[in-house]
Amino acid sequence: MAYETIIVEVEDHVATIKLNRPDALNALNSQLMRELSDALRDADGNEKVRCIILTGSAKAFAAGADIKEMSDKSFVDMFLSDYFGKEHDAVTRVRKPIIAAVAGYALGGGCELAMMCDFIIAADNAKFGQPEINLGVVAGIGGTQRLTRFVGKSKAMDMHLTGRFMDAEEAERSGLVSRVVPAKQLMAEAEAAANKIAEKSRMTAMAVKESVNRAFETTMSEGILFERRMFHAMFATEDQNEGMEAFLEKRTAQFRDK
Ligand code: CO8
Repeated sequence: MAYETIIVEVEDHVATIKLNRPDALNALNSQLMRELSDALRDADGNEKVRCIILTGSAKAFAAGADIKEMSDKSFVDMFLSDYFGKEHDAVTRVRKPIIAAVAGYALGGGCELAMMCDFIIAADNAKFGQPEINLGVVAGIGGTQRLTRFVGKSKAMDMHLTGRFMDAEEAERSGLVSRVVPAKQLMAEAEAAANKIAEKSRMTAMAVKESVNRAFETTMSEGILFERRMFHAMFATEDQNEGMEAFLEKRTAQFRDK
């Protein structure tokens, strides 16, 4: 499918989706969110793809929802269209691992989109923020919930109430991003991480994603039970057998998603 606001490339087992509205710092409009949902659904369903990278440009991952598109909408427009609701759900339903590779601005909906991915690798020029309060609105695709879980109440309140930006170093210190790398190495680092994940059993990687995400949805004891059952279930797979045999035989495992 031909997209106008994103660029999709599949190389080996990694699909890279690049947000591409350079004139608007990749602001998220309805077309981009629709195209992104489609591309993610395709990548999730593509047997060849084992990991997805979501990225933007050197200047902006995404500077938020498109203010021009939203500015003259009414409550009725937003409510009846469930603005970005379906697209939010589409991103969070992807079962394969998604890495956000963030350079430059990740603001408002851009920060929220990065947080919907499984982990964030940040360039050292990355800036995160939830500045919606400056526009007279609150975050709308998870920012108050996810940022609070990732960085704690005090910092989340600070970010949402003052609208200030957090640099990459603070984002790493706070647990929002998993690693910070020099801007020039961002894509190489994200691709190396994606290729590393692509070497694993696809089933195991998906089970890891489901299990970690349980931590945000349920109690500790229910989450641990879910994890244990998932662990037990892996013993029904050939990949468990291969992984353990390969360790004992001191060789690299050849997973076959069976
Ligand atoms: N929407 C639309 N256009 C934008 C946006 C945006 N969010 N951000 C930047 N642009 C455009 C600018 O209008 C400008 O366009 P033009 O050249 O035509 O005037 C171009 O991108 C370049 O921007 P600047 O000239 O402003 O570039 P600077 O380097 O001076 O500044 C900033 C960069 C600091 C990132 C600045 O552009 C900025 O503050 N942008 C807005 C950031 C913001 O407030 N984001 C939050 C938006 S609201 C939101 O995300 C809500 C999420 C929930 C939605 C889901 C609802 C259910």
